[in-house]
Amino acid sequence: AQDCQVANIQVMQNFNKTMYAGTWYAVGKKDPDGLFLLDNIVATFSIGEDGKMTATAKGRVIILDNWEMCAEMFGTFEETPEPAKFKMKYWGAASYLQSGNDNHWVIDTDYDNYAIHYSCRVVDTDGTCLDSYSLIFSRHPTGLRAEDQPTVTQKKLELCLLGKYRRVPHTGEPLLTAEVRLN
Ligand code: AZE
Repeated sequence: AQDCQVANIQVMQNFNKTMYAGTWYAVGKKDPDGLFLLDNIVATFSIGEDGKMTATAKGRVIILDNWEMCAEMFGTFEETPEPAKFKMKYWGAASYLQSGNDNHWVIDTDYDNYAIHYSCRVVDTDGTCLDSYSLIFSRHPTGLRAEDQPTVTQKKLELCLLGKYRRVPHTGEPLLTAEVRLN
Protein backbone atom coordinates (compact mmCIF):
# COMPACT_ATOMS: atom_id res chain seq x y z
CA ALA A 1 0.00 0.00 0.00
CA GLN A 2 2.05 2.90 -1.28
CA ASP A 3 0.41 6.21 -2.13
CA CYS A 4 3.58 7.65 -3.67
CA GLN A 5 3.38 10.73 -1.43
CA VAL A 6 6.90 11.98 -0.68
CA ALA A 7 5.74 13.01 2.80
CA ASN A 8 4.68 9.41 3.57
CA ILE A 9 7.90 7.68 2.52
CA GLN A 10 9.21 5.54 5.37
CA VAL A 11 12.91 5.94 6.14
CA MET A 12 15.35 3.89 8.20
CA GLN A 13 14.34 3.89 11.87
CA ASN A 14 17.02 4.73 14.48
CA PHE A 15 19.51 5.45 11.70
CA ASN A 16 23.09 5.10 12.98
CA LYS A 17 25.49 7.12 10.84
CA THR A 18 28.57 5.60 12.52
CA MET A 19 27.51 2.13 11.42
CA TYR A 20 26.71 3.53 7.97
CA ALA A 21 30.22 4.97 7.51
CA GLY A 22 32.65 3.36 5.09
CA THR A 23 32.51 2.36 1.47
CA TRP A 24 29.38 1.51 -0.49
CA TYR A 25 29.25 0.33 -4.12
CA ALA A 26 26.22 1.41 -6.12
CA VAL A 27 24.79 -1.70 -7.76
CA GLY A 28 21.55 -0.14 -8.98
CA LYS A 29 20.41 3.38 -9.74
CA LYS A 30 17.41 5.39 -10.81
CA ASP A 31 18.57 8.56 -12.53
CA PRO A 32 17.31 12.09 -11.94
CA ASP A 33 16.43 14.40 -14.86
CA GLY A 34 19.59 15.68 -16.53
CA LEU A 35 23.16 14.61 -15.90
CA PHE A 36 24.10 11.94 -13.39
CA LEU A 37 26.87 9.50 -12.57
CA LEU A 38 26.88 6.73 -15.20
CA ASP A 39 28.64 3.73 -13.70
CA ASN A 40 31.50 2.62 -11.44
CA ILE A 41 29.82 4.61 -8.66
CA VAL A 42 31.54 4.23 -5.29
CA ALA A 43 30.66 6.35 -2.25
CA THR A 44 32.54 6.58 1.03
CA PHE A 45 30.87 8.10 4.08
CA SER A 46 32.84 9.41 7.07
CA ILE A 47 31.94 10.90 10.45
CA GLY A 48 34.17 13.77 11.52
CA GLU A 49 35.35 14.62 15.02
CA ASP A 50 32.47 17.10 15.12
CA GLY A 51 30.06 14.20 14.56
CA LYS A 52 29.09 15.47 11.14
CA MET A 53 28.77 13.14 8.15
CA THR A 54 30.66 13.83 4.94
CA ALA A 55 31.08 11.74 1.80
CA THR A 56 33.10 11.38 -1.32
CA ALA A 57 31.72 9.77 -4.44
CA LYS A 58 33.39 8.70 -7.64
CA GLY A 59 31.78 7.66 -10.85
CA ARG A 60 32.07 7.87 -14.60
CA VAL A 61 30.33 10.80 -16.23
CA ILE A 62 30.02 12.15 -19.75
CA ILE A 63 29.90 15.92 -19.90
CA LEU A 64 29.69 18.30 -22.83
CA ASP A 65 28.18 15.39 -24.87
CA ASN A 66 31.46 13.59 -25.46
CA TRP A 67 33.89 14.03 -22.57
CA GLU A 68 34.11 10.86 -20.53
CA MET A 69 35.81 11.22 -17.19
CA CYS A 70 35.85 10.09 -13.60
CA ALA A 71 33.96 12.59 -11.49
CA GLU A 72 35.26 13.04 -7.98
CA MET A 73 32.46 14.49 -5.87
CA PHE A 74 32.20 15.70 -2.29
CA GLY A 75 29.20 16.02 -0.02
CA THR A 76 28.50 17.48 3.41
CA PHE A 77 25.38 16.51 5.31
CA GLU A 78 23.11 18.62 7.44
CA GLU A 79 21.01 16.72 9.94
CA THR A 80 17.25 17.10 10.33
CA PRO A 81 14.89 16.05 13.16
CA GLU A 82 14.64 12.68 11.42
CA PRO A 83 18.00 10.87 11.75
CA ALA A 84 17.78 9.14 8.32
CA LYS A 85 16.87 12.36 6.45
CA PHE A 86 19.74 14.66 5.52
CA LYS A 87 20.27 17.70 3.37
CA MET A 88 23.36 17.15 1.20
CA LYS A 89 25.41 19.97 -0.22
CA TYR A 90 27.59 18.58 -3.00
CA TRP A 91 30.20 19.72 -5.47
CA GLY A 92 32.83 18.33 -7.79
CA ALA A 93 36.62 18.36 -7.52
CA ALA A 94 36.58 20.15 -10.87
CA SER A 95 34.49 23.26 -11.40
CA TYR A 96 32.77 21.93 -14.53
CA LEU A 97 31.19 19.11 -12.53
CA GLN A 98 27.77 19.56 -10.96
CA SER A 99 27.08 21.13 -7.60
CA GLY A 100 23.87 21.50 -5.66
CA ASN A 101 21.80 20.85 -2.60
CA ASP A 102 19.79 17.62 -2.49
CA ASN A 103 17.74 15.70 0.00
CA HIS A 104 19.56 12.54 1.03
CA TRP A 105 17.37 9.93 2.68
CA VAL A 106 18.44 6.49 3.86
CA ILE A 107 15.37 4.33 3.27
CA ASP A 108 16.71 1.07 4.64
CA THR A 109 20.03 -0.57 5.47
CA ASP A 110 21.43 -3.49 7.46
CA TYR A 111 24.76 -1.55 7.60
CA ASP A 112 26.80 -4.64 6.65
CA ASN A 113 25.43 -5.57 3.22
CA TYR A 114 22.87 -3.30 1.59
CA ALA A 115 21.51 0.25 1.74
CA ILE A 116 18.76 2.02 -0.19
CA HIS A 117 19.19 5.74 -0.77
CA TYR A 118 16.52 8.10 -2.10
CA SER A 119 16.49 11.75 -3.07
CA CYS A 120 13.50 13.70 -4.30
CA ARG A 121 14.56 16.94 -5.98
CA VAL A 122 11.14 18.25 -6.98
CA VAL A 123 7.83 17.48 -5.29
CA ASP A 124 4.82 17.82 -7.62
CA THR A 125 1.69 19.77 -6.66
CA ASP A 126 -0.07 16.45 -5.89
CA GLY A 127 2.63 15.50 -3.36
CA THR A 128 4.31 12.83 -5.50
CA CYS A 129 7.91 13.19 -6.65
CA LEU A 130 8.52 14.83 -10.02
CA ASP A 131 12.31 14.39 -10.12
CA SER A 132 14.05 11.79 -8.00
CA TYR A 133 17.18 9.70 -7.96
CA SER A 134 17.94 6.64 -5.93
CA LEU A 135 20.93 4.39 -5.41
CA ILE A 136 20.99 0.79 -4.27
CA PHE A 137 24.24 0.29 -2.38
CA SER A 138 26.13 -2.87 -1.51
CA ARG A 139 29.18 -3.35 0.69
CA HIS A 140 30.29 -5.86 -1.93
CA PRO A 141 31.31 -4.65 -5.43
CA THR A 142 29.97 -7.94 -6.81
CA GLY A 143 26.37 -7.01 -6.01
CA LEU A 144 23.60 -7.74 -3.55
CA ARG A 145 23.34 -10.98 -1.64
CA ALA A 146 20.40 -13.10 -2.82
CA GLU A 147 18.77 -12.83 0.63
CA ASP A 148 18.72 -9.01 0.46
CA GLN A 149 17.01 -8.84 -2.92
CA PRO A 150 13.39 -9.26 -1.70
CA THR A 151 13.89 -6.42 0.83
CA VAL A 152 15.32 -4.14 -1.84
CA THR A 153 12.49 -4.96 -4.27
CA GLN A 154 9.89 -4.18 -1.56
CA LYS A 155 11.54 -0.80 -0.88
CA LYS A 156 11.69 0.06 -4.60
CA LEU A 157 7.93 -0.62 -4.68
CA GLU A 158 7.33 1.63 -1.65
CA LEU A 159 9.33 4.40 -3.37
CA CYS A 160 7.06 3.97 -6.43
CA LEU A 161 10.21 3.35 -8.47
CA LEU A 162 9.93 -0.39 -9.13
CA GLY A 163 11.11 -1.09 -12.68
CA LYS A 164 12.88 2.25 -12.97
CA TYR A 165 16.32 1.12 -11.83
CA ARG A 166 19.25 0.09 -13.95
CA ARG A 167 22.19 -2.02 -12.94
CA VAL A 168 25.41 -0.07 -12.24
CA PRO A 169 28.38 -1.85 -13.82
CA HIS A 170 31.70 -1.96 -11.96
CA THR A 171 34.15 -2.63 -14.72
CA GLY A 172 37.11 -2.48 -12.37
CA GLU A 173 39.04 -0.29 -14.73
CA PRO A 174 41.12 2.15 -12.72
CA LEU A 175 39.24 5.36 -12.16
CA LEU A 176 41.87 8.04 -12.04
CA THR A 177 40.66 11.54 -11.35
CA ALA A 178 43.05 12.98 -13.87
CA GLU A 179 42.06 10.55 -16.57
CA VAL A 180 40.09 12.40 -19.20
CA ARG A 181 39.31 10.85 -22.54
CA LEU A 182 37.79 12.30 -25.69
CA ASN A 183 35.46 9.84 -27.43
C1 AZE B 1 26.03 10.43 -3.74
C2 AZE B 1 26.73 9.75 -2.54
C3 AZE B 1 27.13 10.69 -1.48
C4 AZE B 1 28.05 11.75 -2.00
C5 AZE B 1 27.53 12.41 -3.24
C6 AZE B 1 26.56 11.83 -4.04
C7 AZE B 1 25.97 12.51 -5.23
C8 AZE B 1 26.67 12.89 -6.32
C9 AZE B 1 26.09 13.52 -7.48
C10 AZE B 1 26.94 13.71 -8.55
C11 AZE B 1 26.61 14.25 -9.83
C12 AZE B 1 27.61 14.51 -10.70
C13 AZE B 1 27.45 14.98 -12.07
C14 AZE B 1 28.55 15.38 -12.75
C15 AZE B 1 28.60 15.89 -14.13
C16 AZE B 1 24.51 10.50 -3.47
C17 AZE B 1 26.28 9.51 -4.93
C18 AZE B 1 28.15 13.74 -3.55
C19 AZE B 1 24.67 13.93 -7.51
C20 AZE B 1 26.11 15.01 -12.69
